[in-house]
Amino acid sequence: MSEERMTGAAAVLRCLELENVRVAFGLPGGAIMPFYDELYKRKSFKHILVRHEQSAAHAADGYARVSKEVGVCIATSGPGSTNLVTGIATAYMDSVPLVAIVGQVATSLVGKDAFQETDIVGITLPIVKHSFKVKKFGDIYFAIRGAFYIAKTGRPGPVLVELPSDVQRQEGVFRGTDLNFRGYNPEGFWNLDKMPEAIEAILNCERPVILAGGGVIISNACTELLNLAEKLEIPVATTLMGKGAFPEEHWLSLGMVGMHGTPAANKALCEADLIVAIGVRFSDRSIGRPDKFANSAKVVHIDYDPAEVGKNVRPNIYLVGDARKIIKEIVDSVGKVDISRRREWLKKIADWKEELRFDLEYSGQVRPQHVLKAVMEITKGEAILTTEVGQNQMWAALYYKVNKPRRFITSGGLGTMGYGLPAAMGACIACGCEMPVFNIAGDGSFMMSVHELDTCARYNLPVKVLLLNNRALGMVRQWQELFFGKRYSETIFSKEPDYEGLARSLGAQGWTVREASQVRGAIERALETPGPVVVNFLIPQEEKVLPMMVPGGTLKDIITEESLERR
Ligand SMILES: Cc1ncc(C[n+]2csc(CCOP(=O)(O)OP(=O)(O)O)c2C)c(N)n1
Repeated sequence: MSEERMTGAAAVLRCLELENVRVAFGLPGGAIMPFYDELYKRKSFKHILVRHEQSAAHAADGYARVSKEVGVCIATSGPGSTNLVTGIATAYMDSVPLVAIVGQVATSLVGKDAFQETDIVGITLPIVKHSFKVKKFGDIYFAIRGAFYIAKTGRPGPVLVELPSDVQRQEGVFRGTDLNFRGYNPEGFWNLDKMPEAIEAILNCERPVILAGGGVIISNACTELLNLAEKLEIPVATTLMGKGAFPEEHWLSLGMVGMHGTPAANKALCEADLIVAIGVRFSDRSIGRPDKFANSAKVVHIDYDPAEVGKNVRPNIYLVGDARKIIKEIVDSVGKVDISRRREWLKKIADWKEELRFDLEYSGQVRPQHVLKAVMEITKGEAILTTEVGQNQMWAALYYKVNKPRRFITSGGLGTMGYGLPAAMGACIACGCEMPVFNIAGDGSFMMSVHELDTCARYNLPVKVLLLNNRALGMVRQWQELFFGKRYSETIFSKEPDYEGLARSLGAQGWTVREASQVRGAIERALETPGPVVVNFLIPQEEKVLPMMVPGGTLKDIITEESLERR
């Protein structure tokens, strides 16, 4: 590498160029101005100027999830950096590779409560994979390139780099250094000792289920998973984060497991004698009470991160390492399998799959199912969906079948309202706007990031917001209806915005749909309309997401439409 003299800001950009960063999302301020000034001159990558730093983090996260690249967000010190916190936590919970570059007050002012000084490294410590405090020019290469290296290797996650303003101005000679992190092992902590037992368990069971999580997508193990399921005819359930890891229109797919899982997925997990859990962390929303989970089954847990083994569920057998290689090894090791004694199990599963019927006519009032069904029919699955959080997210997860990885983008672990619209911007850029990108939204969540419609308009990002508008914080309202004696404490909006006017004022188009018969036409029109669009679907306020696991219960404690009618 030729040795060149330059400022710290130029050195940061040089590192980003070496990382082939194509796009970053951010919003400048005092402590990051030298960096932005240098960006003005070098134009190292496309910069998307957002309306709020939280959106910068979510957009970078959405970009990373779709593109498999590291997402980059940039903010100034103080409030700029604290505005990133929710986005960083969201990425951390869902293992998304993200680099957050934030300004800091000059090194001489640190600790003096200087204007816009905040200890962002301290604030984010529990929600980052790693962080770097740059103190001098000579730290820059190691910090920036190290941040990318750590964010994308091993179990991915967010990394924060703090850049004091004086270091951005300091001059020095740009030099590469060794990226050697003592104690960091990107190769993983492999442990395949129990492989023979795992294979024996898989061959000798009668009622197997695979539970696939986000780890399968992160490890690019979807083809191997399909091979395993097909070779041994094992049905596959996914977690919310695992949606897309296995084609949901495949005859062996059970759909999503958990609090709002499909009857087939939840019943299969309850009655299985073997659960092969791959890249899952057994979250409470997925499995209910861990002590009552899979009491009749042997659990084989395959995960990259040894810290996940036994964290929530103690497996009978575990394999630690990259899911892709481990699944491939299993597939290669098993010969021809006699699955005749599983016929009954597969028949039972086919019957359970019939329980979630989804063949509504397009008539009457708009229901969420109409909207998701129409998106499936119109796009034939060739679309990316982002979701907000609440009922909208669960309706999308239940009714929209995802056949390919990285096409269903949702905040699974943190459950962040306001995530979906900025994530959709990132998704749009990641796919070069070549695929339709829909944000399935609730009105509460939408209003948390609505300002980003303006960003979509400025950069001509054709995000289509499908607003399932129930004039309420629907999911919380649903809990109040079912478990809090219908006391609707602070969940119903007494007045709502004029969504069409709001969309127009932010440079988008918008229209309202009341009748199911108009749903398909409205979505087709949205796709034909250039730029961002908001389709405001007025759905009944009392519409619930069912089935639903009783909070604090098990996968057997399920509320259904029928059980509610019997109440
Ligand atoms: C930032 C944030 N605040 C609060 C919550 C708690 N919460 C979960 S779902 C929900 C209601 C969401 O309402 P809306 O976006 O309208 O979606 P709906 O459930 O009606 O589809 C709330 C408040 C959250 N998940 N995230």
